[in-house]
Amino acid sequence: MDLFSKVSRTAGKHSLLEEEIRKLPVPVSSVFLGKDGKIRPADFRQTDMTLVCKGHDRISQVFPKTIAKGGSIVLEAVASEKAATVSGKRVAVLFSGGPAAGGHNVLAGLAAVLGKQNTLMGIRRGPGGLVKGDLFEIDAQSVNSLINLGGFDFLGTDRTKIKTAEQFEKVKKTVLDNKIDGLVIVGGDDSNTNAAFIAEYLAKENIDCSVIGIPKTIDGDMAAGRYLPISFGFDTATKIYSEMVGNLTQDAASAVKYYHLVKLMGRTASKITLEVALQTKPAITLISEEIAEKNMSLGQVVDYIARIITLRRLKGINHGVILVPEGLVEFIPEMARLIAELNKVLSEYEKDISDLPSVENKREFLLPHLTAPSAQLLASLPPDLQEMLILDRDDHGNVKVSQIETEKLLIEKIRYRLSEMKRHTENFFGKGEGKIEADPVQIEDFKKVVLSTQSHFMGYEGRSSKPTRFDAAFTFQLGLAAGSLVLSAKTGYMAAITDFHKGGRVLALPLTGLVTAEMRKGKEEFVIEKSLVDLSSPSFKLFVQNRDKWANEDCFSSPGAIQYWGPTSKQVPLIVALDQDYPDFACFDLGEDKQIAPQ
Ligand code: FBP
Repeated sequence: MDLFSKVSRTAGKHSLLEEEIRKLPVPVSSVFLGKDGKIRPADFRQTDMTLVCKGHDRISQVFPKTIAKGGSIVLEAVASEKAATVSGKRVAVLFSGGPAAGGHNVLAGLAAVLGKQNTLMGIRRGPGGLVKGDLFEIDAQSVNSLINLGGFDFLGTDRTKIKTAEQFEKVKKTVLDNKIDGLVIVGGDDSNTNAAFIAEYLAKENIDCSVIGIPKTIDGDMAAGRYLPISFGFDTATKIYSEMVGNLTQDAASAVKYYHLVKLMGRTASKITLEVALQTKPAITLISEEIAEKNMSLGQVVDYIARIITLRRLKGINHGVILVPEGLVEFIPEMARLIAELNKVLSEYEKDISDLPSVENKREFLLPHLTAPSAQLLASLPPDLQEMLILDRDDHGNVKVSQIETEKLLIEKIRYRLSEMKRHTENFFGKGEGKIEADPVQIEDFKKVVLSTQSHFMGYEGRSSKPTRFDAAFTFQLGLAAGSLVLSAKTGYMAAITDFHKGGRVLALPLTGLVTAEMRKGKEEFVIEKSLVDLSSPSFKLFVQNRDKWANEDCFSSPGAIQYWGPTSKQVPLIVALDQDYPDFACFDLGEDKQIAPQ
């Protein structure tokens, strides 16, 4: 075959790498293996671990049926021959929210554990498809052709929040019409909240249908400490971003003329940013949770960055990389107050505001309803940011932070701050608190240097990549676990894996143990609590111990591309290894001897 034909044949997910990756065997935990070495559903037994949420009494009133069934006890998978005898079950699966690498391996895990004696159904385009009843039967062959490949395109996804009585009625209709015995919801905190409510609703309606959640999100905030150190997709996304940021640190030090300001995805938690910082050691990294804790204003954040840029400039370093988490604006307390006030007014006057024709009209209506500092802050923001804060909310009431150009807002403000420093050197240089010590020659040099910046947003490119070996194995086990839970008629649980360094322990977490009360669109709602960067965690402490050094001199490291073969290919994320107290750079290794290709 000539090269022309060979290149043409790589269309449709058949690149040379995709062909090789598809062949990689997926490891299987021993709890899912029968004596014959074939995949078997596991059984789940009670452990002595419990997961009790804050405000348990109130949550019990919201989820009485689910809590009565399983309580707060965490279950653990054990090998069993019993569950393998279950047949004739119909299990439907959907993807919800943003894509994350490994989704197709969840499907492959489900298909493998359900076997030919049960049926796997796919729900098209997320919870919206569940409400509409848009289902199809998945054949094992099509799932196997997607194994180890990225994206959510096989099923599609959306962000529909199932909240109205009418939507719940429709879910019930879909379940009954399609004779569904189990519903597997692959999603983040909002989607697993959906799962918790659907489980409760179906139980109340006396419908025998298991509802099981699977923890997905690149953001890493669908996590539960030692029970579930991380969600799937985080490892792949952070490895992609770390490669790109590592390259930018190298570019900065080579071309010696740019500050690359990189906004990294993670709509709330800064876990992605922290992991990438630990992997690449850039000059400046902002962690939203710390900024909130220190109650820093936008001006103080800008001062912090401008100060490091200046100190580096005094040493002759006029380049570097700055990492900014996507969710930053919502963590700057004055911005958070503004957003909370806006949410309240927007929900109180929803009808009046939606009738107003332009953003300007809406802003004029809103301003008198805000406190003076919030009104002032809103008016001081660039018009496109004002518009996003006023108009754009997703179905769950969240501000669409990925569309806020924080990186550009910061660059504009840093530039202004540095120009002020040049104009009023006496206020910024000299002796005294907060001032920078520099001699007159250095100050003159500082005045001559111009800040050149490049802004980047790394987000979407990390969500749909081919999964790392870690995520490929993680998601396959999650699929096996979810399928096993359905076959053993459990409902209201989330499949989870912990202890990656010991080959993984497969758990089922009661969804109600993760729920908490939160303010959304100005109203109290019950939702699964996001897991944010813990400022007392070893990973954050390590970052704090080192950041001054990374600011003072170029110390960057460049971890390079994702490895699919070789000793580093199965490495777990650094923040997981550090925070779970693993003794070393751990790997999620299930043992070569247990590796078998999915059936
Ligand atoms: P999920 O929590 O649904 O996995 O989504 C995460 C995320 O990638 C965020 O990091 C980002 O803010 C958001 O999705 C962007 O969503 P959209 O696809 O609506 O632009």
